[in-house]
Amino acid sequence: PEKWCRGFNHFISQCLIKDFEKRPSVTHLLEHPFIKQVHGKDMSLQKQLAELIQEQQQLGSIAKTRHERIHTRRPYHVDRADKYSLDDDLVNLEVLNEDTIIQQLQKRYADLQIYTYVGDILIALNPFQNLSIYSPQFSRLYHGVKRSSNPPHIFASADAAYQSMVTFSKDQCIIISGESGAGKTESAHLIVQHLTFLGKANNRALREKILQVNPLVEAFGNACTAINDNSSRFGKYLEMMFTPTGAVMGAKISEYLLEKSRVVKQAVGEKNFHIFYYIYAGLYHQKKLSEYRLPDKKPPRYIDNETGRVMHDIVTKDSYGRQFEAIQHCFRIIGFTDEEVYSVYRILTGILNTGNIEFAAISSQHQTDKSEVPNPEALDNAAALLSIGSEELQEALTSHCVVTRGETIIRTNTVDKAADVRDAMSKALYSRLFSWIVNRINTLLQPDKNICSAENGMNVGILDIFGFENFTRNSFEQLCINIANEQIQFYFNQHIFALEQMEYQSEGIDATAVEYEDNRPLLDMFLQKPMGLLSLLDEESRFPQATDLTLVDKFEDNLRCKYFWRPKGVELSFGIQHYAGKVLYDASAFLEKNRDTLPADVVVVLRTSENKLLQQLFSSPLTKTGMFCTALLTFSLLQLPYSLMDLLSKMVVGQPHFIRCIKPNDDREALMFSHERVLLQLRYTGILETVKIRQKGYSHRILFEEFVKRYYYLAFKAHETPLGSRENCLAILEKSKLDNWILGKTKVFLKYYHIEQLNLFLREVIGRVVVMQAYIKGWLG
Ligand code: AOV
Ligand code: MG
Repeated sequence: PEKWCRGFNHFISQCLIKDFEKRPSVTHLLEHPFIKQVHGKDMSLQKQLAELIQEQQQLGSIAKTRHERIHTRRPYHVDRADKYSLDDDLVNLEVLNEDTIIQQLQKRYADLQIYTYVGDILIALNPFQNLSIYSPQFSRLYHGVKRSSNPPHIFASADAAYQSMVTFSKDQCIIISGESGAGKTESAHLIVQHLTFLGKANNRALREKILQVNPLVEAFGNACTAINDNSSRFGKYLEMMFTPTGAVMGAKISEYLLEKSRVVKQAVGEKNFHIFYYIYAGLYHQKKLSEYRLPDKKPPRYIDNETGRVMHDIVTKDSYGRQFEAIQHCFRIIGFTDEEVYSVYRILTGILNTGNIEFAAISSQHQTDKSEVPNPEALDNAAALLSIGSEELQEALTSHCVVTRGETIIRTNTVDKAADVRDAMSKALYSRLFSWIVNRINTLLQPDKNICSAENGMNVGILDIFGFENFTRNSFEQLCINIANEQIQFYFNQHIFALEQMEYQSEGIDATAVEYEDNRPLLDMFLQKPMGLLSLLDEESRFPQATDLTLVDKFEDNLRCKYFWRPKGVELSFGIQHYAGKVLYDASAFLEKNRDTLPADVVVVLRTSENKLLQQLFSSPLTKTGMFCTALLTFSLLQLPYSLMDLLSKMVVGQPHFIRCIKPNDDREALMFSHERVLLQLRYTGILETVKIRQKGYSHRILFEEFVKRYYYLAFKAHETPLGSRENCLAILEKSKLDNWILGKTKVFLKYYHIEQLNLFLREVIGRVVVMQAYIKGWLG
């Protein structure tokens, strides 16, 4: 009945719109027998309709001006309104090679057509300028219509995921990939925007909340890098949950691998996480710095790696200050209490103060490795904000307990060691605070059980991770990031090439194989146990005497393959031939970063905090105990070989949707199309091969049973329950008048465009059935 209701509503609105198109008069619509008989004098419905009509009129004019613009700029362009443009999909290219693909993309980019399809996959070129194609009017334009009715758009891809979810009651997943700065995060925002539009619930507050999630999480998890001013420093999987009728009912985020080392140190030209600048500037402008014990002349060391620049920005521009207000707004809208937000600010400013604690060596006759804090006011400030004892903090930073043969001995820390402990504490504070915020958001946005239980709901997940990076100096973080991207590429290959070709074979279908670059050998080199790069790194981290040099030696001795090399003359360096290009890594501090130890002494002190939130952050059992469980092992992303893929395949029950972001140039310039850079990205993402397989292949393979279950309406009566047999599939396919499909041994093989055709057909038929039912029940008189 739910499906029918859905179909019914949809059908009626389509009828009304069609009717309206024929006779565009409001009174005519209000005189419609359906409106009059069913809703009588219900003014609210009439009002809604009047609004709908107004929207339609606006839409018409938008579509028209857009069409005119395209038309005048490209006189050869066919009439968009009633004809499908072959340019929109690379699959339609008659001559298929790198040159024709790139020419097509370049031509489209010059026309500000940043989106192009490859079958069901969307290519998005970063426009590096604001385009006026994301307003609610555009959301309406792309709502539930045939894909070919409009130019390619990210909303069309979001719409396809939503429609599949609603039609088949199946979870969906949108996987966005591309190198750093290619536009993944922006795309993810646009998808959330469109899905929130589609999943219109009466609950306006919930919609508002969901729209604040990305800005809030990104204030804490994004930062300015040499490549991107708003670079994601963590991986994010945002699930939007919907009721069976498609109304949005909640959201959930999972975070992976926050680059916490950024809290304490940033490369030249880079910055700390945004939130630190926002809060410092916000407090500066509100004249509240002293309340949080922060100096007003010079920003704290953690955010001042280019002396003077930050202070100048804060004093001369107020953009950070405004961002701080925006973040306060996000916290409020999502539902954080004032007390919670206050605790978060105390922890953030506590971290900034911690960074200012310095250490100096005390030399005495007996002890040369002892350190003290020469600026005790910084220590007091940090301790005050973290609500812990200042002396206890000093002790935890400058000494540590060792248990030998049942006896506890206190050892002092050298200056370097003390500074490491201080930074380890700041990193732990920040990363746990980040996880807490994410968890809290999840609690605040979980579906209301009175509306729908989580089990009955469905979701669309959006994966947006940090893109492939290649800086002048690449460290441990870049390695983690690039391995994650390697995994996404593998997942894409699996879905687009490997699984498809395996199925042709097992189903006895003769389809020409498409060659593609398989990055599995490279992933094996990273993830295999016990001889993969990550295992070797973990093993070496367990030896107290090991150094970064012994680590690189170990890599060289064991990783004998073409993807790894060691440049001559640079001891601590090693190179990897990634799918997206060669990267030279600097192994300094690899071991320390991988060990990522937080001394128990620090945890003990932090647990005594009077700040309830802080206490809570450290009350859970430590995930990293001792040295044997190292950083990489604690990240769910890399926990098990290929775990990202496992994770994805668990999340994605239905068909995944891919969006490939491409960066047209490295200068972040609008309308600049670097042939060389785009070609490189097309090559390593395998676009040419993707076009080929979408031309030749069958991207949808559906079991006979499932196919009959989904589409039996098209050939059978509503009350019939036909068997999931080959014959019944054939009957449905013949009735639907599609061509180019194939029947295998157990599955129906369909082209990407068949699905849309079948779904539209299905909606029409369901609509008809529902109206029949309505007549029978007497609703329509
Ligand atoms: P990323 O997510 O792929 O990089 P972003 O989504 O942050 O890249 O995009 C980088 C910048 O490009 C944005 O800050 C915008 O200025 C611009 N941009 C991208 N897409 C659009 C769009 N559709 N319209 C207008 N401007 C856009 V990273 O997170 O670094 O891998 O880790
Ligand atoms: Mg990003």
